Amino acid sequence: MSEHGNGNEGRSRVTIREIADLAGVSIATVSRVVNGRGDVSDETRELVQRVVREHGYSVNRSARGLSGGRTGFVGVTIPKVHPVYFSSILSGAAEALHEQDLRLVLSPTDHEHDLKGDYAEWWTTLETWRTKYPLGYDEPEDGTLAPQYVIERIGKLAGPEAVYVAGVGQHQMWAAHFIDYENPRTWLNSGGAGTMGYAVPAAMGAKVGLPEVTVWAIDGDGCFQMTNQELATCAIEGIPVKIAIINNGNLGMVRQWQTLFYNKRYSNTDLGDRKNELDGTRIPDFVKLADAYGCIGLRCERKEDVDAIIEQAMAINDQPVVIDFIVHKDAMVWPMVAAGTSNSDIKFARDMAPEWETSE
Ligand SMILES: Cc1ncc(C[n+]2csc(CCOP(=O)(O)OP(=O)(O)O)c2C)c(N)n1
Ligand SMILES: [Mg+2]
Repeated sequence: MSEHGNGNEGRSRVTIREIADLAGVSIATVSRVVNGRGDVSDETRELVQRVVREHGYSVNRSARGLSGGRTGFVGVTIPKVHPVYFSSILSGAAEALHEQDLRLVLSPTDHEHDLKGDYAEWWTTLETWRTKYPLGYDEPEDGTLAPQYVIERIGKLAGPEAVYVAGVGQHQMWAAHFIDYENPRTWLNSGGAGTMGYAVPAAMGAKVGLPEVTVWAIDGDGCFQMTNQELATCAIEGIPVKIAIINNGNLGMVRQWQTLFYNKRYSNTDLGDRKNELDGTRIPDFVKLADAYGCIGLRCERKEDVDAIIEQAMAINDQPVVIDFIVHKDAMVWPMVAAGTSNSDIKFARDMAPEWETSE
């Protein structure tokens, strides 16, 4: 730490890296603590907070200007960080300062000056890729339902004000791709943590937190079977979530890998939850299951019925609804990156790699 002759005299200029070094933790941990996040042990939190308290943040010139020299106002020196993290670090810092009865003042011009890059060229590159490799999917040739279509229609009919939740697998990727999110905190999923079973309880939490908002869980037929017992809680406690099961009859994400990389040697990925050609059984039958749990159970198998059934579900606001969408069993998620390969080996369809050369 050093004293600076830039108007900050008398105060130490501490960056997040220095706080991290002093506390012997990573920058990410410091940012977690100042963000007030829960995933830090009490011991670490106290340690980081003590270092922050002891060393303080520096007064930055413009901030001091803005504060008009009033005491109790401090500026924050934050190293160049990606803009995505900036606001959360800032709000965390404000919170930490507030605890010490200090106020945060930041000059927006400093912020812009420091962090705004010239991305014009990068955007041109992105636009070229977007035009050349647009998001899309093929309609199944056998006339069965495209899972992407179902998800796209839910997104269109429920709109950007709804909250969407997903499980883990192909349906999760399609929900990320084919719903046009416009608002923050409207897309809940377990990301790379890959928590099958996440959708039902997460949707319940969202609905309890935002009772006026429509909450759709886009779930897989595999994932749904991990936590569907919570339908009982939904029915008993009156939590009217809407659950779209994207029923491809299998653990689709795993099956996709078995198709592409294991010569179609399907192992332990078939589920019996679609109509068995021999005896007509569905194990389980999700419509009956929903009914047994005191929820409304619906089924949709044809493209022409998709909108009507989504609207039917949208009109029911006093009971949980489960829709069993029977979709093509072999639809694949594209683009994808195979295990052990680099991101630049991405494929946008089977054996189809993008051309990376830029057209000069
Ligand atoms: C608890 C758990 N077990 C296993 C996995 C590995 N896994 C990732 S996706 C997936 C298949 C999910 O199947 P389904 O819910 O039907 O979704 P689909 O891919 O068919 O859309 C599995 C087994 C996981 N992520 N979590
Ligand atoms: Mg599935």
